[in-house]
Amino acid sequence: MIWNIVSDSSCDLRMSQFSSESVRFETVPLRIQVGEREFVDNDELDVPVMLAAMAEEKSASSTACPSPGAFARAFERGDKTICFTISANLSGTYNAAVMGREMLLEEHPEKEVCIIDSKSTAGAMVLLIRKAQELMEADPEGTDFEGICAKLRIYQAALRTCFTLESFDNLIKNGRMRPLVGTLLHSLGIHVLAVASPQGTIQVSGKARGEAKTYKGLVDIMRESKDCAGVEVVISHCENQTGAIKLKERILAELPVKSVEILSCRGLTSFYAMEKGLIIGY
Ligand code: X90
Repeated sequence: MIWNIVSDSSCDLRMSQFSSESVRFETVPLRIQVGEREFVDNDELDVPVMLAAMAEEKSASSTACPSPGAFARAFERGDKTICFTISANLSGTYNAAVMGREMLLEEHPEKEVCIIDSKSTAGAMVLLIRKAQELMEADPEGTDFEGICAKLRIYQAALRTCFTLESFDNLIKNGRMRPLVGTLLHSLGIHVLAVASPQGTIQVSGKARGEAKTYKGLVDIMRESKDCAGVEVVISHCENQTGAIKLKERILAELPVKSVEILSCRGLTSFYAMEKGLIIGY
């Protein structure tokens, strides 16, 4: 019996950062088109090279979700698969995974696949992956597949995401969120704070001037959004390790969380978060 966790590459966890004796983990890459160049968001992608290409490119850049076939191939490598995707309200990835499941079951009706829309991306997906790993390792024969899927759906609904970006240009240009208006428009030193809505759309929630107030604003959003006692936090940063560490310290000082892990953004989230972006899943 092979337990299988499949995630699209927006999760920010690289395959090399996962280890388990009894559970396999695979990420299915999204693709990023920068002018004439295509970047595949796998473990080998050099994010700084991609960001440099983005900075030079004048023509429109975009991203593309994986094909159903790519998901079907990843599902085929396990007997019981749980798959996490980026919010279906932001991307066609979830639908591709659902179609991939149908393709697989036509040929392998004996296999089981559960697909969960994270209604978020990045750190929230990492937390789902880790929880799935824990539940799978405790049930090596996979006797309670349905029960584990149900627990993960409940966990998903309890997770929250907030973030701050220096630039929302790629999100807006690619139609993933509504344009910023009025006082939220570019103004030096102002950082826009945003959250994932329960439906998995992007919602602007406020603004802050300067670094310290930005971290305070994010901590305030966290405190007000749920009881943070004992929760695990994952910060993903786009080329902003220093900011991620400062934010981590602030979170640890002010909230009763259990842990804060820092990851660097992979390709997809780097494309949208752009340099200095910070995304917090908790
Ligand atoms: O091409 C595609 O299908 C992928 C489209 C992805 C679009 C948005 C990715 C945003 C990642 C900002 C963090 C947002 C967290 C909130 C989620 C609801 C970077």
